[in-house]
Amino acid sequence: TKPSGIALLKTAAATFVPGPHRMLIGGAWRDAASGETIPVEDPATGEVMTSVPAGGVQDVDLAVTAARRALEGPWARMTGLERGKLISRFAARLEELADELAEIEAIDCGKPVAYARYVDVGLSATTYHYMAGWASKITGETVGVSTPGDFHAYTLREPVGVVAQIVPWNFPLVLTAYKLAPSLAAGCTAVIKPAEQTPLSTLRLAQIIEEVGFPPGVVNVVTGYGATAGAALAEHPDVDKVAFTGSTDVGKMVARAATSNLKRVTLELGGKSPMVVFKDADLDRAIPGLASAIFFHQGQVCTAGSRLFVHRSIHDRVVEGIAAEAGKLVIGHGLEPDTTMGPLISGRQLERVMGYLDQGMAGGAEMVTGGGRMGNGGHFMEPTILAGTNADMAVVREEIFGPVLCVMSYDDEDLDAVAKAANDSPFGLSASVWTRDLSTAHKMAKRIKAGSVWINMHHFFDPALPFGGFKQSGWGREQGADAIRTFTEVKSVCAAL
Ligand code: TXE
Repeated sequence: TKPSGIALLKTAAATFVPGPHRMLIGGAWRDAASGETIPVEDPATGEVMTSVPAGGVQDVDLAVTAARRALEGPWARMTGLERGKLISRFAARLEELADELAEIEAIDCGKPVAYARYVDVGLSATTYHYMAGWASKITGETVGVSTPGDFHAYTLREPVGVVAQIVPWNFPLVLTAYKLAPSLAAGCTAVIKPAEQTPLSTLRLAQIIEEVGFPPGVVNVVTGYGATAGAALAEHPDVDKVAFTGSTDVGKMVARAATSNLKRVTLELGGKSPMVVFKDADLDRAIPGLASAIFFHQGQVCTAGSRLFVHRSIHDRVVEGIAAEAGKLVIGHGLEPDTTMGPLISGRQLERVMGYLDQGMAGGAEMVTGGGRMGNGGHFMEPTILAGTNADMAVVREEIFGPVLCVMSYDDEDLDAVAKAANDSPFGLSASVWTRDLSTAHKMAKRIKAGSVWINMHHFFDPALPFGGFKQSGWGREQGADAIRTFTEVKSVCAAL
């Protein structure tokens, strides 16, 4: 018999996950207008756990209308402080429900439940708390104009309006928080479309939104496929902004669709983040950090440290060290307490990653460890290290989105040359630099073209720090004060006195 993931649920998730599930639109729980549904799989077992509505054009339209009505109605009449209090209440409720939310995220996405609780629920709640504080502090400025005469000029910051939020499957709670928290703080209303693979935690969030008392229509959730519900949101003439996280290809499609009414667009797309290790790095600290940079969530992280540049003199020690760390990972169902690495999200993703491994081997890469599929029904694979890779290989140029580290070595610690190699990518999302020399670290931080540069660590996320990419990793920034700016429009007001 196939193992059942649902049997491992210990919290109220055991009753929530099997459903039935409906979408929250304008304060009402609805099936898709078409009546169609999408099966939801446990990626660790391949078991279909439940289904959710397959929302389409009509459902998107209803949700956008509800969001518009809420934007102009009760939500507009609330002060920033009142919005902030609601957002704080929501954040506190997430913390109270952390165990349940972590189980939902663990079973739907294939994550170790302890990580889901700490990272996914923890960072989400922190983000809502942080943005709740902004809600009462969004102000314009008084401006001294350059034209001679008596004028009184100032700017206002107003909510951008109805925001479509399209979220991928790797971090549903977190990547929703990155969009929803600042949009609520700024006074916008939202239509969220979670990924078709991982809709469950967003539907649970919608229940909590209703419970804590957001006015109906402020937050709407439409579950559905990208090509239907996602595309309908990106094109919709009454959506003012689309905030998208996902693949670079779909991000470009969203940007094109958004030109229909020139809606505002922020995009957080793929990455191929370099990790540069200098000779003087503290390797005892670096090695576990490098390993988790690539293997955390099976490498299905936009900031995964997937290209390792290491000085030749320490190459073997570093590679052997990371391989030893890979060997310590306990691969299994995320709801088993000892698991430290789960499955890939789908059979399709596993095939994609395996295809890259074949290409890498055919191109002359050396498999140091891993490379195999694992398990019984779930989409598991071994953590994998490819050495002897180079910048011409697809495994180095393209985002694999799996637990595959590509290793390259260098001889000369000339910072310009090392940075040039690190920057040799169409992406520029994040990077890490590992050295004991502060001057080297900060010089590299300056030379690397990436939205986030980490020094002696990787994968550091904080709601106060802007997050997003250079080059084809996206447009705009989420988090921090920048997020508030991207969810507001500036209005200049000037009076002749
Ligand atoms: O992503 P998609 P997929 C990368 C990663 C991965 C690859 C493919 O390399 O292997 O993308 O994953 C919605 N209009 N990332 O195919 O399709 C879709 O329903 C509007 C990196 O799953 O980009 C989902 O909600 N929306 C990334 C969201 O877009 C559309 C995280 C993302 O799915 C749409 C995920 C359309 N035409 C994948 N088509 C990251 N930056 O972290 C799809 N969608």
